[in-house]
Amino acid sequence: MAVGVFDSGLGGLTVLEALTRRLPDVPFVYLGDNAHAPYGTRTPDDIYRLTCAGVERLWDAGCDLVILACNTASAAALRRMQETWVPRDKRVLGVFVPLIEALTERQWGDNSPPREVAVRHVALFATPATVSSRAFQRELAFRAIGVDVEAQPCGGLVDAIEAGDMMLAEALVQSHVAALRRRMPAPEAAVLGCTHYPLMQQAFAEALGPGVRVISQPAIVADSLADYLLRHPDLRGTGRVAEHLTTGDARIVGAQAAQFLRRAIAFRSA
Ligand code: DGN
Repeated sequence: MAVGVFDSGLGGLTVLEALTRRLPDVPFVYLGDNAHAPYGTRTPDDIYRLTCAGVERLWDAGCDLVILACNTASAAALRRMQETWVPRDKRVLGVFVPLIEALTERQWGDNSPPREVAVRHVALFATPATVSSRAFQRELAFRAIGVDVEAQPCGGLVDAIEAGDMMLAEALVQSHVAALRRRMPAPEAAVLGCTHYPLMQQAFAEALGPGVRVISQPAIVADSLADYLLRHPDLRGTGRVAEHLTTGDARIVGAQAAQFLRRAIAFRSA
């Protein structure tokens, strides 16, 4: 058994890196749905269907626990999957809840009623599909009251990062931050709600300026999974080497991954 990590493409590798750093003895199987990426401009039904197919593929690979590293999939599909589709002997977790628990300083799995928290004005940067799902605001409202969220859809940013065009990516970060600031001049925290944005963390921090806490997901998700596995040791998995699968062309995806993370990663076709 291994722990599955699903993403729409390459972006989830930023989450996988943090997971393997935090949990070096846990075998992970990564599946990137490169054949259908990006998800950020797809419809919710489309994202749901593709995410279910990816998760099923990881169950077939022996992963009873699957993490949706993709924010767009977590936002558009996770609740529906958990409520109507995931069988009792399997688990699918997303990346929003750990983020919101960190933001609201809640312990893992604290289901007490929503309460006032230290932070009042939160900026969310994410793909258009994540923003229009309003999943972040919905999950936050289960845990906190009195928090104003302003969400900025960062059109074009994933494509610029994947193309390695950092000049364009930086210009897009600046213009998305400026657009957000017109609606929320003084956020206290900024959430980077997309797998690709940790690669632009510095640019976001510079554009937002001092005094704004920039919250990046990978390390938070890794800490949360470590905590979860302490409570569910049966799902930890042992005795397998890590694997990287793709629904796309393994050779092309491997080359793109090497450019994306600046180190070689071998992919196998799913
Ligand atoms: N992995 C996606 C996310 O975290 O929202 C970004 C890539 C995409 O499919 N648009």
